[in-house]
Order: sequence, then structure tokens, then C-alpha cells
Amino acid sequence: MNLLRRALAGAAVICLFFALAFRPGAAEGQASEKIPIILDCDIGTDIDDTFAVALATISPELDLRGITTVSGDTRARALMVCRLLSAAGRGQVPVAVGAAEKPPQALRGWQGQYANHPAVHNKRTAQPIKESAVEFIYNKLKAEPGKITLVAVGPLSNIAQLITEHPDCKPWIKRLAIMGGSVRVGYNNQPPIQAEFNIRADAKAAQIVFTSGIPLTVAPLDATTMLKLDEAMLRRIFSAHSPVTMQVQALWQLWDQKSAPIMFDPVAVTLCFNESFCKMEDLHLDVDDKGFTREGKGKPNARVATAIKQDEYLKWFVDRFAADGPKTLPREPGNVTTLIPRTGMPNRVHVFEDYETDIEKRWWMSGKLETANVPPGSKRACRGVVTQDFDGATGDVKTMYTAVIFNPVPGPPMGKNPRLSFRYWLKGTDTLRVQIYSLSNNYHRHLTLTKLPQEKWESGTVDMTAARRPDGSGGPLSEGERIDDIQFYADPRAELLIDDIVLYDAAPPEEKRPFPKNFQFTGTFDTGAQGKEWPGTFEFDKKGYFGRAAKSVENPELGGPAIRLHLRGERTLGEATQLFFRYNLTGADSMRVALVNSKGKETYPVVVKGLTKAKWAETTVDFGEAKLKKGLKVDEVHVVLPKGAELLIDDLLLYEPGSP
Ligand SMILES: [Ca+2]
Ligand SMILES: [Ca+2]
Ligand SMILES: [Ca+2]
Repeated sequence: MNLLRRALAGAAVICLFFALAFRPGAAEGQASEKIPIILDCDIGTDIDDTFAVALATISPELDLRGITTVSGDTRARALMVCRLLSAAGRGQVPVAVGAAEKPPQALRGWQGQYANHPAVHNKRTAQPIKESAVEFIYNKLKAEPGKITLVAVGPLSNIAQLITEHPDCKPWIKRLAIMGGSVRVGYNNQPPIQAEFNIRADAKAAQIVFTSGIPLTVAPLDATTMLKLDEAMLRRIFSAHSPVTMQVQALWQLWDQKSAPIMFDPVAVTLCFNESFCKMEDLHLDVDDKGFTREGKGKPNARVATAIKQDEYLKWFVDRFAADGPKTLPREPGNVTTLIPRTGMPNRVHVFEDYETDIEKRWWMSGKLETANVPPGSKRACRGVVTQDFDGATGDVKTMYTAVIFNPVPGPPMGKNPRLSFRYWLKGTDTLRVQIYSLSNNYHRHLTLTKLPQEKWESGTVDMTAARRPDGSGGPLSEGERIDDIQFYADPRAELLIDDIVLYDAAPPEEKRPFPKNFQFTGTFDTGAQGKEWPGTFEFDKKGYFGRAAKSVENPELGGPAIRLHLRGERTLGEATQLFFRYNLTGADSMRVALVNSKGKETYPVVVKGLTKAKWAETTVDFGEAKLKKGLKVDEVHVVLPKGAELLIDDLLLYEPGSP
């Protein structure tokens, strides 16, 4: 049986040899048949994996048979690959999740956001296959022994697991191309005093691979460490605006590092079909326990790129991306409307985001933190990054937009007069599309603002009832309709910054109080779970002023019936602080309202007297007398009642009042 198999394998090799030898025009590096590869990567850490995946996707010399992920968070990494491939029209390429959550390595910068997109969640993109990375590679090799080249551009954990669990597959691997190690040169062209990352991250795995006898092609630091993409090169790559280059641009923006990206990994992909940029030497490489790769004595075990024609390679690399197509830029958005004046104190604030804290960071769906270019009075804002339209049904998902998207979980219901206020900074366009998702109706509506000023911070308010679906249908946003993602889109070539998003129900005509200067917390209680979205000690009650309200419970710790509302994190107070809320109080006409820093055990109480009994009323508590210092951080509101009293609270708003 064994003999027979060996004989058959031998026959296959001979057939392959003849097939190659007698194909007219077949020469090294110019094979007319595509080279089948499976790429194992740790996309999401450094940015060069993204370029390697993209290069494998656009290179006509390669037949990309699958992508696997390694190095912790392997599922998130696989989802990133799925989104990239789907956008590139290559969603049929299988993506398998690495079983090994080792070596653990966190996603860098904001790249996790790339997998946190409705196209991924709603399965409009391809999804990872059920087979694990190792089983997927094994089955592919088994189906076509001797045909497939593996390319490993992350730690070698998956490959080591493959050949340990399935030693029979070793002879089926045509070649294993690795980005890893350093022979004579280390990082930044310095002597190799530090072991190269991929090998060091799982040195044991590397030892297994380097002693396996599998034909290896190695791209160490010697041939990769100086391959920096400068700004002009990046600009040229991104100017293609092809489906692939826009994905690369998105991930590069989310990677969010100041340094120039270094193209380590793409060299391993390139070596599968073109060695002409590199000096190749057959060497014997040993891996020590610390992950150093050293030239040893003995039979060569690796074909090693010990140098590269740096300028020539980078030119070829950039040219290849710059020539990618088709160019896919957005068309002019419709439903043009104008800004409206912002009126007084909102009737109700559904949600706000000023980007000053990380408390609601998990709700940032597109955009990254900006601390340099911020509006007056603000320390942090949000810089738009390129992403596809969240409207996958009627939006143009072939292209991308520079976008800031905030998803106020868990989708509050609107009032009669929904308004959106925000601050914005634009460069490279005067047009901004504002879009909102209706959870109730399961569609997006948008409106477009044109002729906006550029390169300065401006404030804007829009009437969200003016928003429509792209085809004009959908009607106005109506009372009680639950909304979700708040979205700002600009041209993908433009810069967009957003700050101070406030979605609110407009002030009634008789309102005299000004619009607040800043918001610290809004408590509408309408959707979401107690404890999770609404931490604290209270109950929900359906008979709120609008939707649900918070209801007092016996709280011996606070000395009576009370509502202890946790603010989900520490909120920094401004010059002055007020707390507005609507209430329905029975059994008392007074209450003690306190702002609290629970860690520091600091309590700032104010006693409120002469309150309305047994019907809905409203009050504004001024904390002027509590002598709060500017910059004080609070994380709880306590409302404590006399014995036997009961209270409902709704539409609570902690804010710094505006100037009249
Ligand atoms: Ca890598
Ligand atoms: Ca801010
Ligand atoms: Ca409510």
C-alpha cells in the first residue's frame, strides 16, 4: 500500500516534470500557469500583512487558494480577511481561523473596527469556513499533493501544528515561503541584536519548521527591513481607488502608526513567483530557543533572500497597486438640504458623543481618535476613516467613503422633532452626507449638506425628519421609531473630523433655557438592559414620561428609598453643573440629589424641596451650592427619598449649561 502510494506519487512527479519541461515558453519566474498558494497571516497586528494579502489578491501570477490566520484573536483576523476579499470580489476564497490562540498578540491600533462592520455582522461579506486553519491546509494539500505553496507571514504556530499533527503532509508541500528571521542583518539594517518577531514569537514552532525537511524559501530582515513605503508611495497606491486599494487604505488608517509601513511580508508573497529582486543563497539556518536564526554548518535547509534591490522592488510594488482597477469613486449624494438653527434646551437628549472619554468607545463604528485637530473647548474628536456605506441594501457598496459612524447602543426611540447637532471639519470636499439607520424599519435614510466651509471647525444642526432613503422614499423619521447608527460620510479623498454629536428632540417653542454647553450623561432608560447599559440600583418602570423610567427601590446603604444611577464611567464636570429630570413622586415633596465619585467616596448633595406630588413634573437641580470644582470626575447620581416615598425619574440630563 505504502509502496504503491509512493510509486504513484513518483509517477505524478515525473508527469509534472514533463508537463513543465515541454510547455513552450515555460521558464523560471514566467510560468504561464498560476501558482497555487495558501497564505497564513497575522493581519491586524502590523500593517504589512494587509499589503501581503492584497498583493496575493491582485497578482496575476498567483492562484490564491485560501487564507488562514494565526497569533491570537484569529477569528477577528479572519473576519478582516473576509471583508477585504469580499470587497475585492474574491469572497469565494476560503478563509480559515487558526486554532492556535498562540502566541497571543492584540490587534494594533483601531484595526479591530474593520471587522466590526454591518456587512460582516449581517453576513453580506464571506464568512470564515468551519474547518480550522490546520485541517483546511491539510485537506488542500492532500487533494493536490506537491502542488501548493504555503506562504507564512506570521508566527509559524499553524504550520508547526500542521506538520506535527499530520507529518504525512510534509512531502505534499511544494514549498514553504516564510517571512521571518534575520541572518546577517537585523531591524533597521543594524546588526541582528534582536531576534526577528515572527520567529521569536513562537521559536519552538520555528524550530519544528526549520528542521522539517520541507523546501523553504525565506525572506528574513536582510531583504525586508528597509522596504519603507514613504508618503508619496502610499499616496500613489491609494490613488488607484480600486476596491482592493481602498481596503488597504482603510486598514492603514486604522493601523494608526506614525511610522512608515515596512513591507516585510509582501516579499515572501513575491518570492513565490519572482526572485529577481533578491540575492538568493542556499543556507543552513538553525533556530535557537530565543528565536535567533543563525547560519549553521550542514546541508542547506533554506533558500534565503539575503539582499534585495530595494528601490527596484518598491517601484515594482507600488506600480502594481497603482495600476489596480477599476477606479470606484462615489457619485454625488442626493436629498440635498440645508442646516437649520439650533434652538434652546432640548426636550430630550437621546444620545450624545463628545469623544472626551473612552466610555462609549465600543460604539465607535468608524473613525479613530483625534487629539491634534480639535474644536475650541474640546480635547478629543473623531477622525473619519474610509469605510463602505453601512447601507448595504440601497447604498453604493462598490466604493468607500471617509466616514465617522457612532452607534448608540441600544437604539433609542425618537420624539416628534428629531434633530442632530454636531461639529465638523472638512478638507477636500464641501459636501457631507448625514445618514441614520432605522431599527424599526430596517432601512437607512440620509440627507446631504453642500457648500460647507472647509478647513475650519463649524457647528451644524439638521432636521432629521428631512432625511429620506436614497430613492426618496421612506417618509420622515417618526415618533417612537427606534434608530441606530448615526453616520457622516464624505468623499474618500477628503478629510472629515466630527465632534459633539447630539441627537435630541427639539425644544418646544416656549423654551427659554439655552442649549447646553456640554453634556455629561443622558438617562432616557427606554431601551437596553438594567445593569448592562444602565448600571445602578433601581428598577425599570414602563409608565415613564416617555417610554420607560427609572424607579426607586429600598436602599438601606443610602438610608431610604433611592435611585442609584451609575454613569457607566467617570464624567468630567465643567464650570457649572446642572441636572435636569422629569419625575413622578409620591409620599414626599422633597428629595436629596447627589453627584458622587464612588472611588473617592466623595458625595456632593443638594436637597430639593417643594416638589410636585403624584404627577409628572420636571426640575433642574443646580449644583452651584455644592461647590463642585471644574474638572471634578463623578460616576454616580444618587436620589434619596424620605421613608415610604416612591419615585419615577425620566429624561435625566447632566450637563454644563450654555450661555443665554
Ligand atoms: Ca505578519
Ligand atoms: Ca470632543
Ligand atoms: Ca424614558
